[in-house]
Amino acid sequence: MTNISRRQFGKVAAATAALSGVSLPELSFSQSSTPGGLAFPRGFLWGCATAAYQIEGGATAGGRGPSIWDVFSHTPGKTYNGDTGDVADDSYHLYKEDVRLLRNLGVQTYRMSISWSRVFPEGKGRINPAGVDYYKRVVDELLANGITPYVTLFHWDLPQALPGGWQSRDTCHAFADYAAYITRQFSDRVHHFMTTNEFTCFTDIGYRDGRFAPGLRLPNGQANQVRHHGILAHGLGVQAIRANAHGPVQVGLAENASVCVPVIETAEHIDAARRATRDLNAPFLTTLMEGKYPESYLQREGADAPRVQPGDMQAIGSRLDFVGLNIYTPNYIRASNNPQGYTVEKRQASFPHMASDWLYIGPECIYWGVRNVCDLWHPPAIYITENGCSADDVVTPEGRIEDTDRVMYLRNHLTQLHRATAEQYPVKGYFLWSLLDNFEWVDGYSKRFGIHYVDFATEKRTPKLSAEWYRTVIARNSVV
Ligand code: GBH
Repeated sequence: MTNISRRQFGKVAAATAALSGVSLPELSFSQSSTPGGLAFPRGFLWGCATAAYQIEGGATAGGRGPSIWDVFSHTPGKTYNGDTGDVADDSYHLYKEDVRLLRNLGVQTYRMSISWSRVFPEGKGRINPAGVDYYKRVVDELLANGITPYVTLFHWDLPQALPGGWQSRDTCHAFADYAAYITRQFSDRVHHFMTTNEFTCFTDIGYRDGRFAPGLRLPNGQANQVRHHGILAHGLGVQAIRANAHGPVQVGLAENASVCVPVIETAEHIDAARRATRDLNAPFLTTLMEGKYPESYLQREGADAPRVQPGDMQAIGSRLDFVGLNIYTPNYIRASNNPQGYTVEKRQASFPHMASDWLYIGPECIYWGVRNVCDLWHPPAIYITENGCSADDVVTPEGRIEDTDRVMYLRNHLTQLHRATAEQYPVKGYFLWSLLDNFEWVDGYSKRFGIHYVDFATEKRTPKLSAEWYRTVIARNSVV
């Protein structure tokens, strides 16, 4: 952009902000602050991500059926403070305001999810037209504002009514039917679909560890079968989307692959980190990308290995148009002479983390996450479908949220993502988690991931410093 058009951009942005009633300072670019060397490729897509159960509320509005997260969060002792997604950010009613926030940021794209039980209250069979209408209104509002929707079909909110949940193979077929229906209804206006979000969270953590919905602690063999149903649902979903699309669509998923960072960037540790990536992601991403369970995984699990039916692996190995990576935190990998060829380094007690205990800060994980996946499997495109952090945000007496810690986290991750694009890895876009503070699953409303602050008593949204920062990154297409 020339300086003149930059100035004009500032005026347009300010006018947009004034229209929407949200006040962000006018963007101004002086010559002394011209973007430096961290520009992203032309056409790089900047976005924000959210998920239905975390933002919508309206849990029983418009004929929505319950999901396993409604039941789980209403079970005493399961979430922080007994918090639920009943109201959340009330985006069910306030979605137009959320689209205005996106527009003020200048994002080109928005990753949202559909609540399966809003569309099929019992998970299959009867359709709820009010639910379909709601998502058509959201999508149309995005499109009217020049924002491209990227739609996740399943972000953990499984319809409660499906017998056996992910323990049952029938759920995979119900998911494929749901995917087919959504594709028929939406592929005239939505062209990018993600099947599932983060296999390990809705299988292992929900069915083996018992910490997420539905809160089961199944023995290993049964837990492996749940994993298999998760990836099978994804595969059948990919096939259903392609078979039912009205026109060209791009199909992928959003996966929180374990990210392996070489302790030292020398050939031996780099090789070990690549091996570890394949091994630590064996039951999920590795199997999807290779179309079969790695031999080492099957051997390790022995009699507990998943039972596979004819056709399963073909569906699971369906070609993907893109791989979406949700990237938050690193594992540090060291080359070793042990049988697997690597060790995961233990973290010292002093290792820094953000407001969530698990969110260790290692910005180079975003570079290595992309690089390992590309070097192993060469997907045609990568998106960062989530990256962001919790922070203990405080509202100052002047009403500001000065989240410099979040800006630090994001700026460092984008600098590392820039390294990946500079090395020609095919990263096409970045979705910041999250647009808004929201229902952070078992942490309830105690952990804030938004770049907009939400006062949960009034539902008022206030841009944080990080929103102002992100808007500048987007305007310049460069880390600043
Ligand atoms: C993503 O998960 C989710 O897709 C998104 O919905 C979520 O809001 C966001 O990140 C922020 O958390 O309780 O100690 O077992 C990120 C990966 C995996 C991180 C599960 C938290 C549970 C830690 N998550 N993990 S613990």
